[in-house]
Amino acid sequence: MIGFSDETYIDVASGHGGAGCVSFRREKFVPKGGPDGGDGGKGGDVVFVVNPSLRTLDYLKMKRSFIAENGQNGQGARCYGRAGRDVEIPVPPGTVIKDAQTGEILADLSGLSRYVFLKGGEGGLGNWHFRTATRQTPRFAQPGGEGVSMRIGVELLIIADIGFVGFPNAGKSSLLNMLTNARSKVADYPFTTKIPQLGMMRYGDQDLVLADIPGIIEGASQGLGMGIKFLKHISRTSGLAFLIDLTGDNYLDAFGILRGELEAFAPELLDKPFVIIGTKTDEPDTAGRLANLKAKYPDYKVLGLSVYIDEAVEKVKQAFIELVSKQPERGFSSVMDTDAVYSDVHWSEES
Ligand SMILES: Nc1nc2c(ncn2[C@@H]2O[C@H](COP(=O)(O)OP(=O)(O)OP(=O)(O)O)[C@@H](O)[C@H]2O)c(=O)[nH]1
Ligand SMILES: [Mg+2]
Repeated sequence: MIGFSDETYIDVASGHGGAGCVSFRREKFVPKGGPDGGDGGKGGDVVFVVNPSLRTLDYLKMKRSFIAENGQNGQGARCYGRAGRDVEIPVPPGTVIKDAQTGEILADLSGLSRYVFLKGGEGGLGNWHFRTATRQTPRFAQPGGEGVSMRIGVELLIIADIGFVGFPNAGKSSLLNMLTNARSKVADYPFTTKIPQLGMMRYGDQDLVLADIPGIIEGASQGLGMGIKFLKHISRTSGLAFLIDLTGDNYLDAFGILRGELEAFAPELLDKPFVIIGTKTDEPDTAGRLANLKAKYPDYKVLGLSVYIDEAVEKVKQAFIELVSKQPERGFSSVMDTDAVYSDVHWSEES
């Protein structure tokens, strides 16, 4: 199984500034030369560089620590110390930097190509700066500013437009495969999907990234089944699709249960626009059940779907486009964005 690394810790440090120099000019026949200590160089910064061709945080896991160079000390004859080199940390798009202890988000690199996370210390001033009319021999200079070192969490959130939520076996992966170029494993037993799958849906000139995540059961928030940690992969989607198997006994309770589990993970998930999709409408007795589901939720959009019926699939596509357009601040992902995100992910369950 190909694992995926989407969370890791690294140690980062910006460089200390170099100290200013204490020095006096020494020339033949000049008994008392004036101060000429140069300034220290600035310490290197810690810089995140977003690289769209990266797929994982594996490189960070391997390297672990990223330390910028210290600035060099100033020297006599007013020579500046060389600035310390920055350390650059290459990360995939969608990376978020967190406080390792509290989990607080320190920086979100979405939409950025370069981000200076920690500044290096300033170089200290040489004694040359401190000469005055009354103090002609300053025997001191400024020390360099301290760099900062810390341990941070780095997390890769895949930004999908629509997230699929449903009990195991509801037909999530089947729908993903039908709408996108993804080949998510489909089988008639629960928990077929063990890691999130993404696919890109093209609709006219629009591209949507769809996320299929493992099935959620009642109590998943307490760790039952596959748990709910995968919900973070849909935490930034524009909308959600709740897939409900109309052949299942609990089809009328499913929506409420799923919402409860989402709420336990992050109540904001309930604010997302959503559509309810009753699946497997090609199976017997599902027409009446779909009607019951619609009757239970008259205020929500409830669609019937069989992945074998083109018209139903088309309706679902349109519903997804509608969901995304309800979130104008995100809007449609540009082709470049989705290409980057998509090419970033080739998680697969295949061994
Ligand atoms: N008759 C019928 N069967 C379907 C339909 N969609 C999916 N199925 C079947 O339902 C079973 C489960 O489908 P999946 O797509 O694997 O379901 P899932 O929600 O991804 O399941 P997990 O990954 O286990 O959470 C498979 O046997 C599919 O062939 C449909 O529209 N009609
Ligand atoms: Mg699946």
